[in-house]
Amino acid sequence: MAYRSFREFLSALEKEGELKRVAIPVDTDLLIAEWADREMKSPGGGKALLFEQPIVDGKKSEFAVAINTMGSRHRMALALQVSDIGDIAQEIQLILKAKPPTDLREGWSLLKQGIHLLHARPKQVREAPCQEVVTILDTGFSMLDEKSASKDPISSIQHPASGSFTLRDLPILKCWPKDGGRFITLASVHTRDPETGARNVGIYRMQIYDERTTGMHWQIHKVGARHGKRYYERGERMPVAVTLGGDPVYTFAATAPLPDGLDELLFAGFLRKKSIELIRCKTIDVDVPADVDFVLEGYVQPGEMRPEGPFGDHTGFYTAVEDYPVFHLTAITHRRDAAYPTTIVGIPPMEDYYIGDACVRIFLPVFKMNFPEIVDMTLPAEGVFHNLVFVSIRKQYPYQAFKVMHGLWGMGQMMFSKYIVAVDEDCDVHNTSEVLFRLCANTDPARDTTIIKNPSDSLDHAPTNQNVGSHMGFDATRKLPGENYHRPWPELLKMTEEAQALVDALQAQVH
Ligand SMILES: Cc1cc2nc3c(=O)[nH]c(=O)nc-3n(C[C@H](O)[C@H](O)[C@H](O)COP(=O)(O)O)c2cc1C
Ligand SMILES: [Mn+2]
Repeated sequence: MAYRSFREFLSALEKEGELKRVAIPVDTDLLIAEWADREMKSPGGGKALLFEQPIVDGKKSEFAVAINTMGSRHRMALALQVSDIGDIAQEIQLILKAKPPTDLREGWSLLKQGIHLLHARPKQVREAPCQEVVTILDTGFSMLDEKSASKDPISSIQHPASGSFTLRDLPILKCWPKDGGRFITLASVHTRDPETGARNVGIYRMQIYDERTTGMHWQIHKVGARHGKRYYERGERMPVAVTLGGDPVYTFAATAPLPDGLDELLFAGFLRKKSIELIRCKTIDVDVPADVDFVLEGYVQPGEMRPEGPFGDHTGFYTAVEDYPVFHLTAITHRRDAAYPTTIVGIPPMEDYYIGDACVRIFLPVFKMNFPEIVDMTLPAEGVFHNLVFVSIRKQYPYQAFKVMHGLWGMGQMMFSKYIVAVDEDCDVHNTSEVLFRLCANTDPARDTTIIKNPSDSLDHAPTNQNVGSHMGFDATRKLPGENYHRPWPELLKMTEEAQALVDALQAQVH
């Protein structure tokens, strides 16, 4: 059964001994972040934390703060309601195998059809828990005269009555000392392509500028930014809905690097095995899942940019101030029993590692479909997603490791991978020390590396220029004839199974 609310998920975590309640008041200014950082860095990712009395500007917030709810393999599996993430990968593999696709594009569309067949299509409802409490701050995007609105956007906004519910009433964290302010970090941002109407949901952070204005940090390569560009070209205001909470599968789907055009809510419906109920927002023409905890309704005005940051980022460094679009709030709606979900990012390992790890495991069948030689793949925590990929392959012909690297560099957000290390199938990519052993032992740097040019992650501070850079591939597989190695490749040490079994038996007598 899919979770009917974020609270239900928190209860499930508690029942499993995976949630710690913090009943004492804790300040949202750095202190919740410091507490959560210690938890995330404890063995296996620690526990989820529910701060029941978050303090904002000296006052107790009406809403509890939930953090680190997906920050372990076990909690990630609980969030997606499977005993193991591998179960989902297997299901995807079955869909793909029903009629083997001939290429990647066909593979995705097959996956889409498969999801449709599983009745995952969202459906519309008229009443929703997420609208139990409604605060309208603006008469509404849809009621504005578009032409005059784009000429003079600000004056068309009506100011809310003083004392009404705003962003100030949410327990939004300041995460790191030199952050430019408070940031919403687990915001699912819902947008539409104005040309095709296709929906997209992505997690993009939002810096709080004032009680009704925030930054909108969709980076240049993300689908939200592409939708934005379409609206700017048309000179139209862009309706944007931001949701927090609900079934955790929504948040997970919003982080997943799905190809542009694959609807995150359809994918979420597939994951939870139940279609999602959608409700139309009160002031904008956007649908959101009915059971989320908070909905921030608003718009982005074409061309309006504002300095965003600094922010203590998932790279482990502060990202510098840069201009980003601005989100204007037109309404906030919420559940009565709402809790505020958040996370912090920083020096790894953090909660987001487990989210990314689940993505890689779920989509491994898609990678394998495109590259049948891939056996396993992982993005180690130290590489904060884009910096490091370990991939094991069943090598059959010379330079196959390089073919796989180039393929990965051409696949969606894998384009950002700064270092790719390819190893043989008998190397466990989840054991970093084993991969490093192979890397050091099996490579002649001049022969076994390649350096290419590709787009870089916007947050990577190392490249000379932002968004572009060089990436490096290491072929740490054993060399085949034709790979410019002219001696017999040596044999890796391995004990006989017989001796192993005998020593197992002997040791059992001693212990
Ligand atoms: C905790 C967290 C915070 C994130 N913050 C941002 C962000 O501020 N900007 C951004 O472009 N991507 C951010 N991401 C990554 C995107 O959510 C991710 O790339 C997603 O696949 C984008 O979806 P899209 O392809 O539909 O744009 C964040 C991911 C996580 C897990
Ligand atoms: Mn997307």
